[in-house]
Amino acid sequence: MTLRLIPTRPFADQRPGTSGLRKKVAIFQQPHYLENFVQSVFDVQPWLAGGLLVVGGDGRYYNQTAIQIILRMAAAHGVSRVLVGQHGILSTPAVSCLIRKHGAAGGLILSASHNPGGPEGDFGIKFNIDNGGPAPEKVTEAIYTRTKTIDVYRILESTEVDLGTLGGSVLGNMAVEVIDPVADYAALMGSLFDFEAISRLMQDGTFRMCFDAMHAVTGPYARAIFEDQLGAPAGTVINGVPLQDFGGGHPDPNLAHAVELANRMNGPDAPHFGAASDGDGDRNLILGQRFFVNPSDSLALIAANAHVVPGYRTGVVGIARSMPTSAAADRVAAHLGLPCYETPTGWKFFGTLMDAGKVTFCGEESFGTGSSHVREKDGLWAVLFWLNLLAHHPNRSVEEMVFHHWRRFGRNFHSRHDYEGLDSDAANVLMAHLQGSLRHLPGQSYGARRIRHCDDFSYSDPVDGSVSLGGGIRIIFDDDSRIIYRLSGTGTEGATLRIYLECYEADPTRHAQDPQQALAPFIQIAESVADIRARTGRHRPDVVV
Ligand code: G16
Repeated sequence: MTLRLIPTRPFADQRPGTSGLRKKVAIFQQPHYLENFVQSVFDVQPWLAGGLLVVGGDGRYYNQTAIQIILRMAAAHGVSRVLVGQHGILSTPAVSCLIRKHGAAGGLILSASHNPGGPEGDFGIKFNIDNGGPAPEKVTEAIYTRTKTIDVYRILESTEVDLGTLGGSVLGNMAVEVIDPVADYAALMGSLFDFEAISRLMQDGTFRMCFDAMHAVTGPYARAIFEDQLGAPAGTVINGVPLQDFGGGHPDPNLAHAVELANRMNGPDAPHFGAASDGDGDRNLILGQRFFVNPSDSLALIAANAHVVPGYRTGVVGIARSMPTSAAADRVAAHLGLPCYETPTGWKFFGTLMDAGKVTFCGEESFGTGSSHVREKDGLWAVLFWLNLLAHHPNRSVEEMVFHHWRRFGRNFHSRHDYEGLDSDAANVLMAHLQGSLRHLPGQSYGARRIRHCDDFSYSDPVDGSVSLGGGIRIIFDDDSRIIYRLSGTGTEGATLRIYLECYEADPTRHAQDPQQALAPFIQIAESVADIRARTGRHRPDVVV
């Protein structure tokens, strides 16, 4: 096997976004494109040489090709051992679990998360550091800086590694171990949740659940845990075989894309509990019969009821949420006497807080919930948490649990309106216009509502002092209602404008309102402050969550 030094030239577009580098497959297929990025990772993380690396992805098109390239580059950089999931499959939380359990120096995850896959779809790569979490901004920026000057990469010339067969082999001087993608992760889940109580619930003959794996990575995990271990009937997991193009679907677990699940949960004979996860298994959707659980409420409810779950009976130290996530969790934290942190969008901002022992639960409005058991959000963990709560309250439906929570804490109505595929220049001008308005908006009134404060969210990490700017334009009203504007950092086509809306209602007689109705005045204000129609030509959002 020969070590090759391949001359290359920089690509200008390799700055990681909210979560790694995401592009169309065709862009990743350009000669040297993936190699340049991977070489840049090795250049800024020299301690990977001699260490253990975890590699896997969500099974999308180009996953296995990319893994073969990464294995040969890892061998060329002196990595001593690689753990790779069988058939190249590893969910994002499973990678985090493996890095932590086996003391790896880092991991490379091949995924574009909830974005569609297939030859015409998206691909992505993300580097996780030795705490198991996504690389923080200072690392992703260093990688990006390196991509701008790269002129050579190192790769071993060799035959392909057999990713289909469990067991060890050798590539140059590097040991490669093809592992069961599920085993370590399932063992971790078993250590956190009351599997006996959940098994009883699953097998009591009345409770029915449906989990939609959306032909993405969680299929094998969900079958092993829900059906094989917990005894749910076969067929509980639907769309459970990972496919390169996710069966032509869009593996984003929300009501717009998890259509088969949504239809079942709205049907006459709906299961009691419905859930879904995304491309790489870190997002979650939680549904009751004809009932949607807002991710911000899910975080709050999980935190408020943690004492009934074995892994969290004691030792809950704090909560963190991303800035656009509703303040429902803040109310729970205040009630429990726990600190609550507000971070920029991106799971990478929770890592330092968890490492420092400041938070146990973290969550984001973008269907991400998790805890310090790993350093990624974790779709199946959230589903198991809900199952544990349902097992503890066997006579309460999902809907009753949420209404019960609102009666205790009040309801933070929350919604996100997305304008997708906007012209990037137009979107940037809109954001610049909002920036320019920050000074005059405070003190202005819209009907009975007065703006108290406006800013572009900035964050100073309380652990390492790193500063992150440009987190989104916030308009905050006298009663703490909020409108937030930001551009997505995960899309691959044009720009996506996200508008987040939130208001609080203490009165239980008003908790059943449709969020779009409760938020209607703010929807109007958001349109008029940003002049969305005139600036984008759009009359309504493409997605309302
Ligand atoms: C990623 C990040 C999340 C973030 C979400 C949305 O999720 O990991 O932290 O909330 O994107 O980001 P944006 O609003 O910038 O599109 P995932 O599941 O896509 O990795």
